[in-house]
Amino acid sequence: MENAAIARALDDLADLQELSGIAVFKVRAFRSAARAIEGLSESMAERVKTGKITGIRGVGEGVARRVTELLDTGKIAEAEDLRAKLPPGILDLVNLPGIGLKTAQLVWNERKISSIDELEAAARKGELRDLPRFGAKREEKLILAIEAYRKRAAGPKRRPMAEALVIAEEIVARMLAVPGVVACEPAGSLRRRAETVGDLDILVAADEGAIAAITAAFVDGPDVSEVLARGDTKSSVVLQGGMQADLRIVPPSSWGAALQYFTGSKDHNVAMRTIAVKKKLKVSEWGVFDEAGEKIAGETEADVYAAIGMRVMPPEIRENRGEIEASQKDSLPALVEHRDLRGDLHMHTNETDGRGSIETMVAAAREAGLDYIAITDHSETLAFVRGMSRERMRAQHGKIRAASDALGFPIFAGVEADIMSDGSLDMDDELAGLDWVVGSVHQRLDMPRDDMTKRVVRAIESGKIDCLGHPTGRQLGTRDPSPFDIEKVLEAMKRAGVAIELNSSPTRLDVDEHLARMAREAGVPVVVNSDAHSTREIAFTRFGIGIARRAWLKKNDVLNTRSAAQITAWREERGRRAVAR
Ligand code: DGT
Ligand code: CA
Ligand code: CA
Ligand code: ZN
Repeated sequence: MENAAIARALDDLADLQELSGIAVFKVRAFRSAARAIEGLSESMAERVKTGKITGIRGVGEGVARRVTELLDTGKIAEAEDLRAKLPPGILDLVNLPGIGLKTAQLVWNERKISSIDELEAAARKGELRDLPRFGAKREEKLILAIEAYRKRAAGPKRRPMAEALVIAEEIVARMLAVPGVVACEPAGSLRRRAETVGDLDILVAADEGAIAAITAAFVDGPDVSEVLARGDTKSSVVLQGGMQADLRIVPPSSWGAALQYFTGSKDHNVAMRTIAVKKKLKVSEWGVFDEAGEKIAGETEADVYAAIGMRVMPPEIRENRGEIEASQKDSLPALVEHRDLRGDLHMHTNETDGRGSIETMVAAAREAGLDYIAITDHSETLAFVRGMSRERMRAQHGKIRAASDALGFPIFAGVEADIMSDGSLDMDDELAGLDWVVGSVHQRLDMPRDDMTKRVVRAIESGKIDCLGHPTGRQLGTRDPSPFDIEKVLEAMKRAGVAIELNSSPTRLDVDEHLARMAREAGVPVVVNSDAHSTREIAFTRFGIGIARRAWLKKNDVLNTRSAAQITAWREERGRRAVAR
């Protein structure tokens, strides 16, 4: 079981306890344990197996007992007991984005509402507005939240790419350990690093003799909850958590053709095959065949493309958005790579809502091969994440400078300044002397489009921010992007010399590939940041790089591929331009 699943079970337990009226201080222990387990760099299940369950801050004896139980039996008896005593739909209410525990409790206590259907009906009849701290506006927002939830629930369930990638890599590692496996890769939308993934398409190259063992290793995997099909060339399973995974086994002589075919996208494949047909060739998952039915390519992807007069291109751009033409003309872009990143300009420490210290974040950044970082903890307004007062920020920046000297590692002393409703910046009188300022919207994300455009443009034009953080505020699958006029915003950025963030946090991926592409076209530098809240999360940038590549970004388009000195020079250039204006 993964750390995230354990954390979710503990959160559910805490919700159930709180709904049942169990003392809040008791409940809090489970929530902080959930956060601690989520942030672990190693597998909790592994730790429990080897008896190393204590010694994690926030994981006491009571938590340890439940986690062990969960891993042994797949559930927590106390949670099941509490759940049985509560109305069945109540946890759905708690987990509905825009509701939360307090509101769920309120509507249950006051109106005996225990399902999303009942809640929607009551809101539509105007029966909630008289509840304490409610009102007609809140009621209307609730209806919008429920509508958005239903829209999402109606579509097929797609997973964030990061989640799918972690699961797929476990399967791939398991497959590669089976004797006779020559190659194994996740294909499909995951290989293309699409922001969400419908199902996993795992591809294995092996000779016939190994098929039985490979199939067995796949369908008997520890995370498999149901076997849908089991055959010699194709098997399908449903994994714990509900995602489907398909396995295809192909002979090594067809590896390239199969990888090409199952990587897609469908549109790309269709366009590619049209070209093949014009050359009187046939492309299938087995290879490229000439008119006589003779196989002329198939072992590698490069062979397959070359056989029809094309150059192989990175999977991330195979969407039939110009890559076919670029490949034929041999003008494919040299896309930015993860190893091109030299710095990370957005991360948090335990001064606010992060879990690492300045020193541990530096150590992790070094480990990840970075040359510099910016530490950008939250500003004062964000009290719910312990945003820093002016005094705390000054003290922290003193510590950052001392640590930077002591460790011989450049750290930009920065802040993630909250962009207020009117577009002014939190603590704006403190920002001038800092090394790096991320400006981000965290509150009132649902403003009308024109107001939001004005708000963001004002922040950009203040001359006080270097980068606009998680620009649209979207959360994959749960929160839609804030509407604003992207063209106006990019124009303002270009004028003011402000960069735009591609936030790599798995549930954000904000900006998305379309906005990133627009930024590139507008000549606005993109910064691929982790927004890490723990040492482990510095690795998030690999997801952001996937999106950057889908947006056709080259190394030059990404600001933090430059050195620390070049970043400083870039800021100074902006300062000079502002003075000249
Ligand atoms: P997903 O799973 O919805 O995130 O998206 P994909 O792209 O992984 O799609 P999936 O799993 O249905 O199929 C995997 C790949 O197989 C797809 O990217 C291209 C190839 N493929 C599937 N169906 C067709 C088809 O009807 N025609 C062609 N040319 N290729 C197909
Ligand atoms: Ca797929
Ligand atoms: Ca599939
Ligand atoms: Zn933020």
